[in-house]
Amino acid sequence: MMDSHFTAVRETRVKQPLIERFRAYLPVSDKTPVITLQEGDTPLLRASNLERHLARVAGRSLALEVHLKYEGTNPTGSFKDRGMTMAISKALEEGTRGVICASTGNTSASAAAYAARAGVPCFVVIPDGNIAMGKLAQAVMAGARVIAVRGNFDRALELVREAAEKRSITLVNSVNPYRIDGQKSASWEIVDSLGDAPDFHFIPVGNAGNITAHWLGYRDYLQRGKSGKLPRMMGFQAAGAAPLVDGAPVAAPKTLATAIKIGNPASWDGAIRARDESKGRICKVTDDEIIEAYKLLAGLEGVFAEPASAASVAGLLQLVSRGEMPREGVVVCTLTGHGLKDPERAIQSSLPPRVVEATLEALSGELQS
Ligand code: AN7
Repeated sequence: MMDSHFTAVRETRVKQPLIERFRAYLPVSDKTPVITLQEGDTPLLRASNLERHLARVAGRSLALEVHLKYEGTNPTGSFKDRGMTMAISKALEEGTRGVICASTGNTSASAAAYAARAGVPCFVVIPDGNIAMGKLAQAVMAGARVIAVRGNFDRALELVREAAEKRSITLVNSVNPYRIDGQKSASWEIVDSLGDAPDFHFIPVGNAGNITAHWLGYRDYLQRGKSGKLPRMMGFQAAGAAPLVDGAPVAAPKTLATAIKIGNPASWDGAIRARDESKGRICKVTDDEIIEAYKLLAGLEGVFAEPASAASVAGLLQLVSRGEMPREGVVVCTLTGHGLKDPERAIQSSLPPRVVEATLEALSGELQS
């Protein structure tokens, strides 16, 4: 009796690895060693306070239903874990000698963690001085060999593509197709939760792997009859790093959202296809708009996401304020990474704590709300 009781409890508590949950839709077999940190299955949160704020911005009543897909709860704090469980598992299956990536931070944190778990060496190449502290901390703690180059992300990606080939090590940037396969799972989870695809999917765009993967995922599900429609894909780049909007690579990208400070996205064609096939848009948001959305998310919904993540919500605010969104519909905004990745930006964007004498009198003086 006791035994069966505890077995039952244990079974209901175990969260399945992403690869097991979506095995039928992924290129894995019995021979694939599953390297997992229990990624995916992230919250899809109805954002009622944000909905009310959007109505105020629009200056009219709105019936938009807004949901936040909060990817910051993944094991290393970003959506990258969805693709990395696949990339590292397949690399191990193929007998890899080691893995390498270029990164604005989150890919390196994820690659380092999954490589550690797989017991394979990991090399990460980052743009010197341009990645958030939390992400660097994760990569070094997981024992990755971190190399900072005097150049931007785009140059780092060129270098690792060549180095991977020369040294026969596995490239785990999103040019690795298994990364895209794993990242499709976010759109599958959204359809599974809502019962159908949303009308609009807002998503930050950097190297453009994620918008590409989401679109392919939505199409997979439609084809399998798991959904009855497709969303419009709404991608948002930082204004100083918006090659897809400008129609040409940006040689010196600039934005405080370092995660998406990318001038020549590897999945350029995938992003354009997602936009055009879905009748969607790819637009720019300024750094000010990004910071406004970043603070609104934490202040209105209690959801702390890193600045680049807030580009999706900044985009929604922008289109609503310009009267470019319909009055009703289901909207999903992806929040790609956790706010704790970049604590410095959070502190810089807020008022410092008040320092007072350690007395009840001094404290009471501060408790007027
Ligand atoms: C929080 O880690 O490119 O358009 O090297 O970390 O799929 O590139 C990160 C990208 C959005 C953009 N939000 O996604 C890297 C890296 C966050 C990110 C993106 C990234 P893609």
